[in-house]
Amino acid sequence: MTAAPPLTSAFTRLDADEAAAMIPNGAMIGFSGFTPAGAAKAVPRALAARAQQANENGGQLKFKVLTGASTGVDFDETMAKANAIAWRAPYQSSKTLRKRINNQECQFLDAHLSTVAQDVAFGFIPPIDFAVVEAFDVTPDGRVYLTTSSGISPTVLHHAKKVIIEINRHHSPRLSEMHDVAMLPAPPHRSPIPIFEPLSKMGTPFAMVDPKKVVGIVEHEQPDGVAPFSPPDDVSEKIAGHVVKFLVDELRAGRIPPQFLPLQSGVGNVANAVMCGLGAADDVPPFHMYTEVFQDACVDLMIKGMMLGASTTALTLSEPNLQRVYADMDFFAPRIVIRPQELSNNPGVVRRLGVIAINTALEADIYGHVNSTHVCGTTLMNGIGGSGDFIRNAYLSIFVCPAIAKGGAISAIVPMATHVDHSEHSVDILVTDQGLADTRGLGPIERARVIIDKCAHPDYKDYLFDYLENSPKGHLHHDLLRCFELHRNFLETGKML
Ligand code: 0RQ
Repeated sequence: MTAAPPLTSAFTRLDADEAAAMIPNGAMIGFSGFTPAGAAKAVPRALAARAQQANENGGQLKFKVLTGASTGVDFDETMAKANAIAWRAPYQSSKTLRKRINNQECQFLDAHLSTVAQDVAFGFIPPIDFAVVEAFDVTPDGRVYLTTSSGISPTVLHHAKKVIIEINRHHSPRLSEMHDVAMLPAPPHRSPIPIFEPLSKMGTPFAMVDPKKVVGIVEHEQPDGVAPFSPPDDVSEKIAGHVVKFLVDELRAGRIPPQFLPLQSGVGNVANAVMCGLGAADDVPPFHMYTEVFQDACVDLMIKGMMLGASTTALTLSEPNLQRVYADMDFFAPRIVIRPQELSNNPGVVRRLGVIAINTALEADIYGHVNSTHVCGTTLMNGIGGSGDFIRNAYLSIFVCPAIAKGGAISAIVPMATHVDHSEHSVDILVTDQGLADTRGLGPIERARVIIDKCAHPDYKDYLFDYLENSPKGHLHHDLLRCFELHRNFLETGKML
């Protein structure tokens, strides 16, 4: 714990219930939070309690909810249990909310994270009535010192009609040394973004709010509650092993320059395993990240000197790792830049820096189209998150997933993806625990052969090769009567084969 910053008394202090009571039924609320990092905590919980009470009294209280990405259990899960969310964007990972979305009790906008700021500015999504943003301080002239994420906070502070600040004293005031807040002007007035290497800074260490809009502050001391990093399982380790070997081979072949290229990696255990694997590989030089989440594995890599620096929009760290960072800010502060997601995920910067992007698929088809979001084309899992921002513009675009799911009842490699988030044109490398398919430079039939051969589980290879060789032939081979046979089998019998 760090000493509490001297908090201005310029704003009205509220408790969470008083703050929540100010927000009317149906309001559009822009919350801070990108993953659990920096998410508003007290007000969403109080809103959920209000909604729960309304439900019990036969009424209904629902809100439209915008955040940077997913949030913590205390937020989406609690609000969804109280059925308090009528509309949600741009990403979520809550079990209960997922159910409500799939039951059409909540409308969900699954959007590229880099474009949310522009969508708000131009009114593509409903105007923001309230912003609820976590900070460690706010000054009378409206400087808002954000905590562990930047995400969409600068944007919602700017556009909301009214603002509530959650002052969270759990965090180090030295986080301001990491933040680099800038908002892009509207087109056609955009100049080149001056980020020429991952740690370039272009903005201010704080976000701004018009102090007249701040209706109150709510003080607390609650940690982000990021789940601790579990050691990689066997499947994740195999996937990571293939990725690391591939990157080392690319380096040796001169297709990755000697100083390496900045990495982006999605959230979760496979991503953590890849980072650990890279850290353990002798042949990989110290590298940078240009990514959206800085997660547990990155802390050790930085301490060991394997990771030189990271640009991110969120410090998604479990409490022990966050405290390691806070305990040595002299070391970490110059090595980490926290940017708004419009910049951390900016497609132009990703292309300029030559980012190597690693994201996760639910399924991929034999030609390389990737479905990251919808089971059997209908049931939402989480959303695309930042994957599209990075992979379409990456120097190397890598998708990873286990070859089978649900104990083998499902093959991740299928004849035709039931929903396409990322097309074959944007996917270079596909990796499962079975192997790695490098599809660069290959036409569709060659791609299909290498994907089946390297990535499919042995139980599904014969079926997939048979489909490829015996389907009607054009530039691609497809049998429209058969292309979803595996999915139909699964829906009818619980097993694809
Ligand atoms: O089911 O939860 O019942 O066990 O999907 O799968 O293998 O545990 O992997 O937790 O990393 O999730 C793509 C959803 C993977 C996630 C996805 C079932 C499987 C399991 C979870 P259970 P795993 P993960 C970062 C950037 C978005 C894209 C991205 C995700 C559950 O990584 O949302 O990378 N990615 N964005 O059994 C039916 C299949 C299945 C399947 C797996 N083919 N059909 N179910 N499962 N494959 C995000 C941000 O931007 C913040």
